[in-house]
Amino acid sequence: TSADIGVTGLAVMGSNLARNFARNGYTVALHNRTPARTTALVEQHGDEGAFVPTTSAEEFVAALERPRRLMIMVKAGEPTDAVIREFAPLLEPGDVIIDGGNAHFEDTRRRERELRERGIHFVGTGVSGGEEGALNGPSIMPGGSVESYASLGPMLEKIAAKAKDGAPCTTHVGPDGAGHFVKMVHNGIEYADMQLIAEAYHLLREVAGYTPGQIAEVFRTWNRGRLDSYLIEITAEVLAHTDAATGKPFVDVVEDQAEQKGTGRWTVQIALDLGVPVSGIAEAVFARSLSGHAGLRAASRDLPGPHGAPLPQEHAAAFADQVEQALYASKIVSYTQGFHQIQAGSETYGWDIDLGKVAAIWRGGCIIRAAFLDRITAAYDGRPDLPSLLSDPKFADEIGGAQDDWRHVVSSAVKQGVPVPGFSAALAYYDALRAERLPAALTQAQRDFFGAHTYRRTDRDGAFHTLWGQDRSEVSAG
Ligand code: NBP
Repeated sequence: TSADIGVTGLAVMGSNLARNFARNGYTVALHNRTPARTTALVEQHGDEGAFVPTTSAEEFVAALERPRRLMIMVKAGEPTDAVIREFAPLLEPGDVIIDGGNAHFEDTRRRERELRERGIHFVGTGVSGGEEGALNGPSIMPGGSVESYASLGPMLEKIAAKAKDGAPCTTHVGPDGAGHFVKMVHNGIEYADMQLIAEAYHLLREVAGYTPGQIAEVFRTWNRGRLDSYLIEITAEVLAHTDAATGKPFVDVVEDQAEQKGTGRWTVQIALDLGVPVSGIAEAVFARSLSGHAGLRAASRDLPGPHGAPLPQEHAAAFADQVEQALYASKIVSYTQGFHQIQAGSETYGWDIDLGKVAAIWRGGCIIRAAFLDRITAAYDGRPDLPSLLSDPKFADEIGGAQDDWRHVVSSAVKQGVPVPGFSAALAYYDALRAERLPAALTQAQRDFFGAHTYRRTDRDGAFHTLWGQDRSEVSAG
């Protein structure tokens, strides 16, 4: 039998993707460095579809129908290069290697370039949805050549999640590293979404005085409205959960130090390189980092806080409504920033990414899936050259409608000493974009003063420098 596709790397993600392909009627060749994983998969799930287990690279490649489609699902980084080094010499021009691991898009660009020289298509693809998504339908973000998508796309469309309108949550994102870049920003937005939700929870607990159980109910209500999303849904589940061992709310027995695997950090690092202000995502990454500095936090615990009076109980429900407004407005800002980064990456690397389609393939399967994404697709469909999500009239209207409550929530948090880096960074971004004049004029003047960095004038073209150390006359600087 010749297999439609092969999967090498059969840990949880690779096994589940292989099963997903097989359940959709494809014949799947299997390979793993340690053959025991291959055997275990066939023993446990062999009846789900057509599998061709193999034990060597040669046997694996020989099992594949031509042009070959070979998917790598190993640990990202050097292991991926090792697997490419092992398999590429066995392939022929026209064959397709797919890397579904969480690769850095620069690695994907390098691998694509190297393999293209040998006539092999390399498709770096983002896969989101964790192990559950891999099995039942992830959101899939493939990069690579147009030809590779022609061969691979129909298979990916079959195994991908389907949005509510039935559309598969995958599309050809763009050439070389475009898919992994978009997956990276997806994860950055995921960090921001999680941080904003955490701040909402913190405020409801510390300012409104709600218990985790009551907050779970508030989140369930929100999940029936415009915040309808997977992350809000699971937040309610987590907050309603009681720890079996202690009888306490589960959230109270979890150590309050958030970890990360690095894709959020990459998003911010790349944003800095591209010069894109993703302050909401950055604050989310920093908030996790700060939480992990246990010693620093212990040493700071006695620093004085405010003497704000707690919210009277009769105002708690109204405050919860205001927090919903603040959360929604801040969410619009983090998506605005994330899409700005994708747009900037697309321009820098010549990817021509369709932003509306990116929003559309995030509607199902992935961690940030949300009703809200339909609105983003509609915004870009209406105007593909939209300079920013905030310039969409509907989002502008909504954020305008939310702003009074948003400001109230941020100022309440400040007065009560509850940290809301996500909410306040989002609000600062909004106010900075709105501003008629920014104090950047002063910054430029200072730069000219100490470093003769020159400035542009509002009333004339050209670059200028003031002779600060002499008579303060102005000279043209070309
Ligand atoms: P892991 O990231 O834990 O990787 C384990 C697999 O890599 C095993 O099959 C292992 O083979 C193989 N491997 C390693 Br490690 N080094 C190798 C080498 N030098 N040569 C050949 N194979 C090697 O697996 P995972 O959690 O299933 O994730 C797979 C990929 O999917 C990763 O890139 C991950 O970032 C990405 N991803 C994960 C998720 C998620 O929710 N877990 C979501 C989206 C994407 P062995 O069995 O012989 O040790």
